[in-house]
Amino acid sequence: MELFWAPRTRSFYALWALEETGLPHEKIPIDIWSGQQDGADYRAINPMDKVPALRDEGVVVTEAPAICAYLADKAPDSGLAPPLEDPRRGAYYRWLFFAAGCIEAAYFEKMSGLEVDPRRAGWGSFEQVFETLAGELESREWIATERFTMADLMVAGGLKYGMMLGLLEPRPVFDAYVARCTERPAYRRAEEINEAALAEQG
Ligand SMILES: N[C@@H](CCC(=O)N[C@@H](CS)C(=O)NCC(=O)O)C(=O)O
Repeated sequence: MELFWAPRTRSFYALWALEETGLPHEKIPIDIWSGQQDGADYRAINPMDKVPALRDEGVVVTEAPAICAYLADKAPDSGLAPPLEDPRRGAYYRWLFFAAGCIEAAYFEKMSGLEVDPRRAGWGSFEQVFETLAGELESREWIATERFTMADLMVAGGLKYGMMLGLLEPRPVFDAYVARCTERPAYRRAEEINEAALAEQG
């Protein structure tokens, strides 16, 4: 299995997911600052010219939440996804896709200063997205089930990104949830890998 990645990018989700599963893999750095992602070799892997991408015996998966879901299913004993027939799979899918479809778009709305009609925008509005998440997390330790899953990895990773960029107002419920997720050893290992790659880049 190969991960095509660049440090301090959305590749971090995939890096963290690989550390959670412990699946053996090779990391292939893509220098997105020099435009390596635009070359024919990488474009054959991801015509979107974006990292991360995962290649597993010829199977290519792009899009961070899809990579997370794929990896969780590749490591069923990790408990990072409810089993296929488990009714909790519904909530798991719901929040995994919420991260991709709503959190990402809400940040774009905020960063671009867009005025959106919440009835037309698929994510509603920035406020709706984060009020919804805060409401869910008030009563639960983890977003989808009674344990950490890949949905938490994507949601907490998304919240952490918004906090780092100052897009989110401080909220104790988000702080506590993100702390719970990021104190996991797999998160710490992924962060070390990220930092080491950045240091190497100079
Ligand atoms: N929807 C993609 C987004 C990936 C993405 O935006 N990657 C950025 C880095 S954070 C990238 O590769 N940018 C290089 C480019 O667009 O040329 C995902 O979830 O994986």
